[in-house]
Order: sequence, then structure tokens, then C-alpha cells
Amino acid sequence: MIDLYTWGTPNGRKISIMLEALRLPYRVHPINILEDEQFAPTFLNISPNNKIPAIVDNEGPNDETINLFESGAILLYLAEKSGEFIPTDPIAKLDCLQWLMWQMGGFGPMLGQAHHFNRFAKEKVPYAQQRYNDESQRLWGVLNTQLADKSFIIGDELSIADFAIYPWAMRYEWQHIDPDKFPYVQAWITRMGHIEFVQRGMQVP
Ligand SMILES: N[C@@H](CCC(=O)N[C@@H](CS)C(=O)NCC(=O)O)C(=O)O
Repeated sequence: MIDLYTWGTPNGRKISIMLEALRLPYRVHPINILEDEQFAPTFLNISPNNKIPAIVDNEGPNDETINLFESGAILLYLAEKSGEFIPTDPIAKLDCLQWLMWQMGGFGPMLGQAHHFNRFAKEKVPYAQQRYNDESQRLWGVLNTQLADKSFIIGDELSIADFAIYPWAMRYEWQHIDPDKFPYVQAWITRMGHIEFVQRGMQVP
């Protein structure tokens, strides 16, 4: 059984989408980051960077219980454990990994900063808003180009790259993004939104 420590944020939902997709039994442990529960010592034992998501799998490699944090590492772990949502062909696999890393290094952190300065900053900082809104526009443009001739991020097959990117794209209003200006992303969002396990994963916790 997998224990998922999460909250209703894009990074958390990457993992609930994956677990729903794999039809694996899992228990959800909400960590209310608005109440600083991510700093509780019991949680820090699992996620030393005090952030969700994290998992505990009592059927890990070598039959050991493993704790895992960082959503990209968790997605990769679950993909390799199940053999699903990651290509076996080495070149296609690299493509999947580069888009996963693109999300982990850019489409998450930069959009996260846009969320912060557009919605949560205690004072208005126009320079920061401009910087991160411009970067969000640029990243959405990159994604739009990638999706111009594909159903999913790396082609015809769904992969962990889709699961990593989708929950962030769904927060477009917080990024001051008009999805109509990115028609290929918009079409992919619609496609993803019709998948039942994606819908379920987006409701967790
Ligand atoms: N690179 C990390 C980022 C995780 C992250 O930023 N989690 C946020 C919620 S989306 C969090 O737990 N924030 C609490 C805090 O910063 O104290 C991952 O992808 O897992």
C-alpha cells in the first residue's frame, strides 16, 4: 500500500493523477500547508525539504519500505515500478524525461512564482509580476509549439510528462494566461480533462 502525503496543489495532484491512472490502492494523508503542517517533525522524516508531495511505499525495491519526496522522482519511481506511462524505447524515454525535467525546472517553479506575486505577495511588486508573467507566457508558448502536432506531450501516448504539466496548466488564471491564445495547449487540456482518472486525481485531497 502506498501512503500519499499531499495537498490540493499542482505538485500534489501530479501524483494523485498517476496513482489513479495506475489503479493502485493508496491512502491519502492531507498535509495542510496553510497551517504549516509541512513542518511537523513526523512529516519531515518523510519529506526533509518540508514540501508536499511525498509517498511511503511499504512494497519498495528489495521489499523495503521507502520514503520519497520530489514529485518528479515520485513520478519516475511509480512509472518504473509499474512499467506504465514511460516509454520503453530509449529515445522516446529521453523525450519523456526532458519534458518532465522541463516541468520540474521551469513550468513549475516559474509559474509558482507568478502565482505568488499575482495572488499571495503581501505587497504589490510590479517588477516581479512582470518578470514571472512574461516567463509564464514564454513557457506556455513553448508548450503550445510542442503540442502543435501531438495529442499528448511526447506523442500519441500519455506519459508522466502529461501528468506533471497538466495540473500546472490548469492554474492558468493565476498566471494571467489566456488559454485561447495557446490553441494546442487548450485542445490538450480538453483532451486531458475528459480522462476519468485525471478527473479523479485532480480532486485529491
Ligand atoms: N520541487 C518540489 C516542489 C514541491 C512544492 O513546492 N510543494 C509546495 C506545494 S505545491 C509546498 O509543499 N509548499 C510548502 C512550503 O513551501 O512550505 C516537487 O516538485 O515536489
